[in-house]
Amino acid sequence: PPVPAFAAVDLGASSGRVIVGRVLDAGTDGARVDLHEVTRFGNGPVGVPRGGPDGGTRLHWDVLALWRGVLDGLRAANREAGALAGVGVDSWAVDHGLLDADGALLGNPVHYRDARTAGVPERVFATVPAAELYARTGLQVQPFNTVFQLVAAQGEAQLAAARRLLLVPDLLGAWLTGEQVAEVTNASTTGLLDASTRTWATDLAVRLGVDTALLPPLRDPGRLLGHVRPDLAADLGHHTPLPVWTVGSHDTASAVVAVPAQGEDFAYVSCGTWSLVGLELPAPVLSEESRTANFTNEAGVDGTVRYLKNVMGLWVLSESVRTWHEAGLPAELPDLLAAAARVPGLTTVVDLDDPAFLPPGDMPARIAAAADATGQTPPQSQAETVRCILDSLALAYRRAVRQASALADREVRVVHLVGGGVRNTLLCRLTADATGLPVVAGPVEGAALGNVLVQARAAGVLDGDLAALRAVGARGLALTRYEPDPQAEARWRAAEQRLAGAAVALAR
Ligand code: ADP
Ligand code: LRH
Repeated sequence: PPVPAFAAVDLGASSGRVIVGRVLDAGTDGARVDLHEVTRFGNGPVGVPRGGPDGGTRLHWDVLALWRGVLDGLRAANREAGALAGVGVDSWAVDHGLLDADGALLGNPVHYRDARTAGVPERVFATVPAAELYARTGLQVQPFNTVFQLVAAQGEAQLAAARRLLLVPDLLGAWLTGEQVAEVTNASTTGLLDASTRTWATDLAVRLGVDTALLPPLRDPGRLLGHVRPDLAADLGHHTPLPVWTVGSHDTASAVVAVPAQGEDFAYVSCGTWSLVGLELPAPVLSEESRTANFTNEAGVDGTVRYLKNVMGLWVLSESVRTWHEAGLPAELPDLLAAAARVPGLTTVVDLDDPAFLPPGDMPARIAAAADATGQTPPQSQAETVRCILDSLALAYRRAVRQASALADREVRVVHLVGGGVRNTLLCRLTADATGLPVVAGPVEGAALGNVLVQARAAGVLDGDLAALRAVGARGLALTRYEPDPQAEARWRAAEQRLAGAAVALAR
């Protein structure tokens, strides 16, 4: 029989890709997944002028370019696979398209790094207190949570004309199949999903003036969404019904499925544009301590909870590289990382969770300003700047892993690092030293692997619980293990205290 092959459409904030996952030796103890990247296309914010001469600029996603990339990728994937057994779509969270009464998309989705939500969380908390919101939704406060974006858009013509909201993967799924749903893992990032019941918190929506008719019916991951419309399927070269399966459509949910862990005593760092650092839990942690630490309880596959913190991530590095390129400086990532490994570590550390690092812009200048403000010497070279970013990231991981472990009362013995950051061996090593735990690095394409595993189970090619899926996923991987240097702990503790002390001084 032919080897079942599934196409994972995985749209990250930096690039989109279509990856074919073939399930080899399915039904045996040796079942494993072979991933092959078919296409990759760039993704990122596009500034578009608004209104008159002083209308400002709004950051959007180029969703039609993504759609074209998806279709080209699926066509190539279908050719490569012989015939695909299914398609699943995941992407970054919170962002969405609005559809009019005819089901047509109203404009390009707004990018979560756009400034329109500045000050909106505070306005929302005046209507629904932050503590009440957290108790219901379990969601971290990020200015870009969908609910804040919707409140920011109140009064705008586009929202008034909108009859339906579809999160980005659901929008692409609807274009493929005609079915409009909200897949649950991504719905949990809207700020409008009840973390305990996993149903829409329509009462909260009403109090905040959000039209509940915008919210589509919810659908769990691992179900049939529908079949690709016959005209599209034919265009893709597929001439029998082609199922689209719901997966963990939040990329981080799919990445967590692919964490090659055994047992429960692991933390993960899903390390791409963002670093998502946390634990997998059976139930949400909705305590006041958890809220003030801004940990989030996002919905995972199979009813699990992704209890995690958003760390600003490799975005700060990629924006630095972009800034240097624009200034005409040589800035090739492998060269920069090699140079960063040669300069002394922990010289300067900054708090990358500062909202100053959220919008696109000159990151080296922002890092220098943050160093100055905390009484440290700003990095003097590109290599020192890169080292400062990586040290600061690893320090944030240390803090997040320890906080998560304490807040959830869960012992952690190993840190799994997945995503593009796996390729950054310096960051992997620093993470082991900073956390004082072994780091197991891989897979690079975690979200795509999790996407394929969930599709394969939905299609009946694989079976079992998350642990069983993880075992299948792990079998096909080459993982690298980094042991912590026991001598390093004192240096990381000192850096942590230095930064905490500087923060206190700054607050005064
Ligand atoms: P996303 O899914 O958010 O688009 P990825 O998981 O693809 O992000 O990770 C992208 C990041 O991975 C880049 O910003 C870069 O820092 C890192 N990366 C990619 N390739 C390499 C490489 N060869 N060496 C070091 N880091 C890399
Ligand atoms: C990572 C991610 C993250 C969200 C952010 C908007 O790609 O989905 O989990 O917080 O993008």
